[in-house]
Amino acid sequence: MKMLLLAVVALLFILCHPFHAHSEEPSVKVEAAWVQAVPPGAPATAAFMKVVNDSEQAVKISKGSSPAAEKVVPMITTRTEKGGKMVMGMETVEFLEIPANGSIELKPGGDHMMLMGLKEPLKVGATVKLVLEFEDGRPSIELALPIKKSAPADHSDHDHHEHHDHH
Ligand SMILES: [Cu+2]
Repeated sequence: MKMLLLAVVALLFILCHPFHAHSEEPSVKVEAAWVQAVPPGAPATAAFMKVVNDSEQAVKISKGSSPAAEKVVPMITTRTEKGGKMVMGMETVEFLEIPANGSIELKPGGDHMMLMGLKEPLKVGATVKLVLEFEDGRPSIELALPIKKSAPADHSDHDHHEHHDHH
């Protein structure tokens, strides 16, 4: 009886193992993540990264958290025309969606995770812990993001942070 039980357990293990190995592979991966350095006293900054979704379903980043900030929220950059001028601003969104078998790039002048209410100055060369949480309740992703100077881009850093002074 004991031998039979062992055999059954062994068989189950063999049958289940490849399945488990596959399902435990995280289907969402974060690449090239970084946080924008800001001067002391700045109220907020943004985290940028590429998020790859290898699953058959769209995945939504619903929120984040970091010991360095009071809250971390998903945001999009908006461009609106005011009196013939393009004005860049930001809006909080409920989630950032990564399409099935696709990816999104969070970058200056585009989507980002906003770290609001910074508790300490973010110095170039240090790292910031950031946790990403998903709407479907899949395990959160914990990251240690290097702090870098703002990436050279078409993006106006000044507008970016001024927007958040009014929060
Ligand atoms: Cu923002």
